[in-house]
Amino acid sequence: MATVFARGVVVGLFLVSVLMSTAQAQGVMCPDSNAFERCLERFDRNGDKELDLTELQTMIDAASWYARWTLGSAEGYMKRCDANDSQTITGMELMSSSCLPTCVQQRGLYTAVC
Ligand SMILES: [Ca+2]
Ligand SMILES: [Ca+2]
Repeated sequence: MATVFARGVVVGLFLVSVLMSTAQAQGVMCPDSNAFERCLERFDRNGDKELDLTELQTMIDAASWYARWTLGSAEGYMKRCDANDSQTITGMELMSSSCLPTCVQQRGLYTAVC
């Protein structure tokens, strides 16, 4: 009986440690903002450090078709993310809370196109 209890404790501790490491993993899920900016430069054809609609479309097109399905449209990004209404999107705007509010979303875009 005591061994069953001890096993229960061990399994319990194991589950807690798994849950904690999962939570830590979520903490590091956010892509590095410098890496993100460097990645976006690849799509910045005219070198103005911002992505216009055509450049955004190139970025979306770089993703696989199934990733594109979850990423949404270039127009959608422009509408949602162009905080200063400049018709272009900077790396900062792309990583803002109104554009990609969660690390999971940021990581999704990063892994899809970078
Ligand atoms: Ca540009
Ligand atoms: Ca802008």
